Amino acid sequence: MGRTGGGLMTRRTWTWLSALAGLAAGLVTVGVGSLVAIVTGPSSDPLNAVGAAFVDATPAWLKDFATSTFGTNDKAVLRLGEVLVVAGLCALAGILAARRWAWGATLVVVLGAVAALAATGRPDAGVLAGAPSVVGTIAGLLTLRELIRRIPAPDEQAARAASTRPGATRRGFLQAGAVAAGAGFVAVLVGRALTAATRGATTARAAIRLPAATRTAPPVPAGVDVGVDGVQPWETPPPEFYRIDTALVVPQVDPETWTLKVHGLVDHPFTMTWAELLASDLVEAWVTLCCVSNPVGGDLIGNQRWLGLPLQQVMARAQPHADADMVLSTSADGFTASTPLEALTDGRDSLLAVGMDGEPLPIEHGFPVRMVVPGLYGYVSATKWVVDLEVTRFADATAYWTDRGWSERGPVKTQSRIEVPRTGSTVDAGDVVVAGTAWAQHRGVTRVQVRVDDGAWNDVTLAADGGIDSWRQWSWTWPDAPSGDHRLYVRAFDPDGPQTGVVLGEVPDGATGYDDVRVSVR
Ligand SMILES: Nc1nc2c(c(=O)[nH]1)N[C@H]1C(S)=C(S)[C@@H](COP(=O)(O)O)O[C@H]1N2
Ligand SMILES: [Mo]
Repeated sequence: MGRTGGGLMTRRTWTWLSALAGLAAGLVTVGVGSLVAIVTGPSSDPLNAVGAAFVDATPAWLKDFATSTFGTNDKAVLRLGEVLVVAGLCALAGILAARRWAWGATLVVVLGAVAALAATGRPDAGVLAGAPSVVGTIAGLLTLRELIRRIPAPDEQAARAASTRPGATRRGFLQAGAVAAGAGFVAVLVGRALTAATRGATTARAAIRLPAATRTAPPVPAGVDVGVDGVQPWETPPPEFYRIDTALVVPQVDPETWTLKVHGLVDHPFTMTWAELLASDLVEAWVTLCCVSNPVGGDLIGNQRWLGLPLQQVMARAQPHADADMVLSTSADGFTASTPLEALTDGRDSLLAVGMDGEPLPIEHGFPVRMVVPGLYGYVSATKWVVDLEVTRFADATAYWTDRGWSERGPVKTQSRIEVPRTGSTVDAGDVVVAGTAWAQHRGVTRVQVRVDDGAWNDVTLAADGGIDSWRQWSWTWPDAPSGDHRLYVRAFDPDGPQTGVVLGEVPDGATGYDDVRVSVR
């Protein structure tokens, strides 16, 4: 009799307990990894590294499905999925380890190696990027070993396989397991909080005073807002500005060490520092930024006042060769965008932006420096946390989303949406106010029309014009709306004519079709 209480255990309970041992050891692994990542940086944290590698490896169709189904919650869903998969594998490692230590240990080492490889493969990986995964895995293995030995085994054979301690009790195991799991959990929280606090983009941002623009944006005319409740403000408040990127962990870029390398097919390659950028002639411009993944009627779009150095000047200094036709921009975290060179040199307000709404860029919107190009979707132009501009040719290089099936060129399509009344709402018969927003960046909205059911198109009233690079609000009074169920449609015009009513999805270069709302009039 080498043990006590063993006779009370069924094999089934034993299996469950070994799965718990695996979960507790997994928490220790992740917790220790997070603590080491305080030193080596957030992208080296095992969970972050695996999540980021997963984002990059996700097939385009699944990503499109995720953004269209979960919108900006796509990251939370991905996180949850990742945690569930990892937890399942940890439980499996525990079950295997109880049966034969070598099997369980092998699975743990494989998981650790995958995390270490993912971390060293990040574009911003330091030399020690693999350290959190390696140290975490060692701690996890030791924990698993100890916990498995504390589980009373159901029979002699199992006890031998797991080298069960003499005197192991279920209660003793559960206590040890709870301590390990609790310690691991606290380590995750502490590690993540300290990593965020010590990676000081927030601190650096708070200390910045942006210089005044040498050319301010023209004053916004009164009446750019139509003044109808329920229509999104013409100027999007930065906290409400949509956010789309592939970054699970927001890159923390210190402006003091930030540089922009401008190179490729140019006569004068150069590197610019933050101090040089701030000392140059910064200009201000209102630009409506829009995501190619915005569905018809969607809200992945916002309008803001940006402050930055015209990219035209950056290009004038570099002197692109005559055969260059594209600029490949790269972010600190490895995202890339391919922008037609012409859009950076034809005189439009394409900016190397440092400010949004009179403040340094919010960290999640690209602090300290991003690109903003009027008239192009974000995926081909709006690189956040930008660190590199390579002048090249479309024939010679591709970018993040173009590698995943999206079009090489991404001019924004002329679009419009109805914001009031909301679809599915009920309104009183009589005069009904209909209002919304239209956009045709860098061409300008010239006219908007609304149609009721199969009726004729009606010209609406356009709100004041804040410039061709900004969206434009509109309103229309539907006279004597008759009771019953109706559908309202909207379409915008740019100087080339009306937007198309042909219904197309977002892939590969932006959705088309008329936005519509269903209303019940009573
Ligand atoms: N570094 C980086 N920049 C990026 C992206 C990204 O994934 N990573 N996404 C682009 C896309 S698809 C869009 S629509 C815009 C969104 O900018 P916002 O998040 O500031 O609204 O950023 C662009 N710049
Ligand atoms: Mo986008």
